[in-house]
Amino acid sequence: MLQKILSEKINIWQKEIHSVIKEKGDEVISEVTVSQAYGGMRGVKGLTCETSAVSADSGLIIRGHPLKDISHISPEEVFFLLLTGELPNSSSLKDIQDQLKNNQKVPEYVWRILESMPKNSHPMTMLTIAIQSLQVDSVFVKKYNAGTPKTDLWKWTLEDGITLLGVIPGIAAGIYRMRFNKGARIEPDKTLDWSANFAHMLGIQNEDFKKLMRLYLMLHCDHEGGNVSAFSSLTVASALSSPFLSVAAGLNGLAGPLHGLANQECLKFVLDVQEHFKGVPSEKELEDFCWDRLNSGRVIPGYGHAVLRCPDPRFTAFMEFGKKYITNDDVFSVVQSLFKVVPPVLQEQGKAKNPWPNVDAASGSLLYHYGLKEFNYYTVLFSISRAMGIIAQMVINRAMGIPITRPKSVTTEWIKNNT
Ligand code: NMX
Ligand code: MLT
Repeated sequence: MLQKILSEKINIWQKEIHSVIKEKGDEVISEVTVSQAYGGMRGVKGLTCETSAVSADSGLIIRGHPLKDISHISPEEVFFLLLTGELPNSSSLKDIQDQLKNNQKVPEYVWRILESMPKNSHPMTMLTIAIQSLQVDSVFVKKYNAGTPKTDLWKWTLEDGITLLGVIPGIAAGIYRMRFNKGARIEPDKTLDWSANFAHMLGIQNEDFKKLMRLYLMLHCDHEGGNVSAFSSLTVASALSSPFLSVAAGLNGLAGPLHGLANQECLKFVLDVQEHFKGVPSEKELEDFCWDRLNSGRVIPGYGHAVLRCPDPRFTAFMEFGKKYITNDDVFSVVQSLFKVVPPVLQEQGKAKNPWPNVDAASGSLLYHYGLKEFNYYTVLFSISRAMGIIAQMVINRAMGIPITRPKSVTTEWIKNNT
């Protein structure tokens, strides 16, 4: 059903894009300064993304819906929305949920690979290796090798994407139980939806934790096309590498401390605060602690953003969850105090362009509250969710025939002689 709905939409989108390129192909949407070329291309508009947009003033907008209006929807609903531009009706929702359930079984070779890895492997290394190993069963690769026309490749990108989304909660939960000695793996429960089933397979049996997983896996799904994980995945996918290799490439980028690994760093920072003060410090003490960290040349994790210039609505959604479900928790209280203290400190320091919290500032404290205390696992949770946005973007790029990514680089010599 999803494939059929998408086929119809893709026909319309292709025509629309062809006529936009025909009418406006020579219009300028961005210029690039020398500083931008040396500065991570910040602010350069050089690619398109249909699934979502990030507004500096209000944050994530998914297919025209501001995040704050849809943060209650389930991950499966948001995946459908990212792909098709519409919220699913009950039968389309059931269809996508059934497709994910039909792909829940993790192949045995994945477990053997994971079990052979060093016991102290980072969970993100384990996750991306497991995802890459699934390449052996890629339908996309088989169809490509059989000479499938380029125009049909999106269908097999979607098929592999759904396989990956079906299997990724089980792989991630298995990594958690294996890596942190939690006992035997827990089989999926077909009666549960995607996020509740993940919570079940982790082995954390708490109804509020299930609600948190639903929110968590929804909120991290997508952040337009230029963030490190999406951009890296899409670049790899543009070479017609399989969805498994492409998603793994992007998630390797998510595993960097300036990107998704900031959620691990952030909780570590909050615990350092709590440990240092043996509880919740006063705001003045916290302010001094932040200055010490900044003065030692380190960033405050969970604050700042390359695009946002406001508190991240994903942070706000997590804070609302915490205020509703969590009381008397020192870790969450430190997070609340940091929200008061850090923005003025960063403003006074004057370096960060955005002094406000991002998605990673609050999420770890909520996980910690429910007993998911192994913070080097946190980026795996981000990955499960982000895989949805990456897959949706990949399917659309393939369907629109976006060619191989290959911007032009220049040397410093060239800049000196030509500007
Ligand atoms: N604490 C201290 N300094 C900061 C912070 C921060 N939270 N954010 C930015 N700065 C510094 C930054 O290091 C840079 O310093 P320098 O000139 O010495 O190199 C300066 O401010 C200007 O950086 P910006 O242009 O504001 O930020 P940029 O767009 O380059 O980077 C981040 C964005 C998110 C990488 C940066 O704000 C940061 O390192 N934040 C902390 C890590 C973090 O929370 N990352 C998670 C992002 C969200 N995610 O999930 O991916
Ligand atoms: C993300 O969710 O990808 C982060 O907020 C980073 C970004 O948008 O650059």
